[in-house]
Amino acid sequence: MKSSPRLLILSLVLLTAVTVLAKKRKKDPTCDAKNIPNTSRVCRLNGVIVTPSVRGEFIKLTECTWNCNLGCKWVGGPKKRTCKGRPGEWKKQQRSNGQYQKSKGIQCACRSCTGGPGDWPGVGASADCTSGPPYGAGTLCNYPCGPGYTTGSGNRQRLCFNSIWRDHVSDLVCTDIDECAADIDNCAQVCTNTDGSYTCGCNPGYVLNADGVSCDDVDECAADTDNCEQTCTNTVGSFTCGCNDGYVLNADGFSCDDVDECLDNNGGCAHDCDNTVGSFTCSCLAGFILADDGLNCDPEPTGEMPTVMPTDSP
Ligand SMILES: [Ca+2]
Ligand SMILES: [Ca+2]
Ligand SMILES: [Ca+2]
Repeated sequence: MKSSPRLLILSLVLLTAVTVLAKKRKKDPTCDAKNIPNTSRVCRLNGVIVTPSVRGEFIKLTECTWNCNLGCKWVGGPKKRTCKGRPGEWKKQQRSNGQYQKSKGIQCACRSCTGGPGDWPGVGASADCTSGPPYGAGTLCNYPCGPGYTTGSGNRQRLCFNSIWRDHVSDLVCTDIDECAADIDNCAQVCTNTDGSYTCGCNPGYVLNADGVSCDDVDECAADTDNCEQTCTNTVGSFTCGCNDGYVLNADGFSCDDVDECLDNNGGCAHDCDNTVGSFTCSCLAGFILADDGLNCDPEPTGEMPTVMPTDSP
């Protein structure tokens, strides 16, 4: 009769264990953490965000919301559930009519993109992607702001969303580069900054060449855009005016005045000097005639025949 005490002891141990487990369950009812693929989860208890216990459980009345991961599409199932309190059991989302929604949980579609993200108009190809190729759902590819701009903040991206590339722009700030101030322009003379680029120009007296950057001198004389009264000489970047003989350039640099040659040494005339516009003439007193040089005066001939000098004859 030794088996009866053993059975009694075994029964007592089992009863104690069941009681302890039952008390524990009643004291600390939990739900499993319910990890659903391709989702993220936020759980709150009485409004405070909570995480699963070290045993991977939530306590009763914890309310969780599941969302599909970036790039995955929600295709069904409840996003929000409440821990009912029995292990492994979550109360399904209650509808407004009091009925509980029947579902296993949120379902997300996460198909990969077969092709690349493509070019962005005005910018070109993607700078880099978070992964790939191949490009899984949720892959993000970055595009810069484009030539002439720096990326201040935010993103210009394409997202692989369940096999389809979607534009994904968030608070993108592109700042114009001042190429003139940064001295990275290639203008020969004048640089003007513009939004997204810059333009070249030339100083007065030059004209921009077809290359859009270099400058050539304008020949104002040939183009007849000078305002010289008499003569014009082209110079690089400008031109100079001059005057014909007998004239002098005025202080304005353009107009010419007659030179009164008679004021300077009587114009070189032996007797009288008469100023004319652009020249002068000499004349002689009575009894004299103007010499061939136009300056000196010779006595008028007396009318006598010139003396013929005898020649030696043999
Ligand atoms: Ca610019
Ligand atoms: Ca010139
Ligand atoms: Ca004169």
